Amino acid sequence: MDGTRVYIGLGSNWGEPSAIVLRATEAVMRLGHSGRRSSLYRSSPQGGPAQLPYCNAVVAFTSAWTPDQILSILQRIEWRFGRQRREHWGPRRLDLDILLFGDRVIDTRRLIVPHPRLLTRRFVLEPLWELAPSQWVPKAGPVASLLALTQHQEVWLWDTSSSRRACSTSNLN
Ligand code: A4P
Ligand code: MG
Repeated sequence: MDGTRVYIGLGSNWGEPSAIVLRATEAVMRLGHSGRRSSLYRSSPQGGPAQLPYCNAVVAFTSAWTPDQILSILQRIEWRFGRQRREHWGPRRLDLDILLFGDRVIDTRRLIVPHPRLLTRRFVLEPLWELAPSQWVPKAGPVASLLALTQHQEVWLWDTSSSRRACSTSNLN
């Protein structure tokens, strides 16, 4: 089956974040085939008001849908999970971002791909690297190099105690 490899970032910090991310993964994977999910990661909120820690993950699938179609379906999934847009970067039950759409560069009023904040966020780069260690980000470079620049940001595996930091990138440099 043909299609484009698509990477979606999932985030939640309201309700039961890990359960929401796992259920949303199933919904997101229905958009294509050959779906894979990264581990779940925990991190402090980056930006926005004081709020609870986030659960983040990345899902990859291969799809024949267009980027605009995928964005519309993701927004419907967000609403289905009770997403309300109250505050910029505020707490949310579910946030779904298109991180990468093959090697496409998209810059329209509705959609920017690669996701503009992907480049500087370890909570996105770590799960992306876990799924696709040799992936390139168009106009930016290898995920591994971008990730190496964010090592000062703390990210943990969701299921483990805070003493076991995610350290999968310690051999990147
Ligand atoms: N949009 C443009 N490009 C995209 C894209 N590539 N994927 C537009 C998805 N949407 C895209 O998004 C606002 C508009 O962005 C959409 O209508 C769409 O047309 P939104 O989801 O309504 O608003 P938002 O999520 O509050 O804003 P934004 O700017 O997307 O926030 P981010 O960048 O998603 O950041 N800290 C931790 N630790 N973990 C997190 O997950 N997330 C955020 C939100 C902040 N801090 C965090 C986390
Ligand atoms: Mg968003």
